[in-house]
Amino acid sequence: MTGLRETLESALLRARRRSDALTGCVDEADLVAQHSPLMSPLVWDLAHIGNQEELWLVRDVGGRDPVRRDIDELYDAFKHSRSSRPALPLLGPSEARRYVGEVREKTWDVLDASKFRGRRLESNGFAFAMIAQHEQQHDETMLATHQLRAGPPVLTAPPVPVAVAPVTEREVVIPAGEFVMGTTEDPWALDNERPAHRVYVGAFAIDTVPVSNADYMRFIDDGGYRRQELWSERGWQHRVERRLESPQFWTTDGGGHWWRRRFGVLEPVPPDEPVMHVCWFEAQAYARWADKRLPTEAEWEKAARWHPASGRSRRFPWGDDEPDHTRANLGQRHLGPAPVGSYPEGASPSGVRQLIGDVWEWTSSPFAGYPGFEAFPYREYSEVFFGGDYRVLRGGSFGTDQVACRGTFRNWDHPIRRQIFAGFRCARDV
Ligand code: AVJ
Ligand code: FE
Repeated sequence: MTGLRETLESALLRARRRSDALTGCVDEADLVAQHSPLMSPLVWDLAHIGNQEELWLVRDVGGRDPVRRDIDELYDAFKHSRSSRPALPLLGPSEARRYVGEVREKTWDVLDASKFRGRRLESNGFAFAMIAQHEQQHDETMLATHQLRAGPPVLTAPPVPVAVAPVTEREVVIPAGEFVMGTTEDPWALDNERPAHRVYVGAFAIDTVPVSNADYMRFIDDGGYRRQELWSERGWQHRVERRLESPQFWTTDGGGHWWRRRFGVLEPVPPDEPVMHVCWFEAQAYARWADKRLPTEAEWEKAARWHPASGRSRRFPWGDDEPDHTRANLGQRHLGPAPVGSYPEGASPSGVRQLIGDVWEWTSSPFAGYPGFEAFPYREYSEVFFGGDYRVLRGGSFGTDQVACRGTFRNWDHPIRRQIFAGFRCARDV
């Protein structure tokens, strides 16, 4: 058994190795550049990671003196929009690296003091868990910045091992009934995943695998982007305004073949990969074209966690054990999602695959607090987003680390966003 201290330490170290890798593979000009108005310069994310660690962990929980109180305002995500961040007097690349290193030294110091602020690690452990998750979330954001940057490839990873097991059922039925949604016990769960509560879900069918590029090409070929009746009013307006005709990063060679650029590599769109870089409106139009709909968040979670034999909600589709390379494509081990039908060992008891990893999955649900929600540690993590124009995404992507991914984990974004590593699967009433 690894102790709590070792678990937290290795989660923090892994996150930092990833942040270093994502900011160490491009030159200084690239780090301070804005690759898209949707994203921060990479050097902002890096110093923001250190600043949150300093605010939440070193100062609040650890009770230590500030490393740099003067820069708090620059790295407050609510004070400056992403597009305005390059114009700020940010720390330069080497200053930012030195800063995050100094903060981390203090973090180790706080972790070493087995008692701080009069409390033991068991009760303060969440601060470390949350900081590791926060850094990994920004690492995934930085990975999306890499996808948006022009120029030759700088990231490498082994290709996804192709071990697809034939998918015999295209969808499975989850019977009507209550299940436990969310969690009260999971020590890693963030405030918006809490508390556990019983939810009645009517019977529904859900796709056993995510919608593939081949599926999506059939929607395109069938006039999906031209048929207004398939789109919501807002979705159609957005499609027209932004001239959407295919997923982001796709181009056509005029000969009817689709190509896509991924992390600097131009290649034919692989038909068997889950479709990615589609917004919620596109997912919704596809689902309507297929005579289906997007799953609600509760349906998605029931498909992923509910165990028919015991009625218990588990941490992952396969049970409570941690993810590994046989069960899910997580942690930027590869630079893309695995073909649909992969990871049969990660399937749920009813046979739903790839719920965890590969691509984030859009659900139909707006982001809101569960009954009994309590903001922790700050309203700014989740609560200020409740009731805004956000839809919930579930399951994590190939770029999500396992500390920030579980059956209860909730992500959210605006329904027009496409730069995130998001796809979807469909559901329908039965
Ligand atoms: C949960 C991914 C929507 O990146 O905006 C990072 C996570 N919160 N810093 C985001 C987050 C504060 C958040 N998402
Ligand atoms: Fe943040």
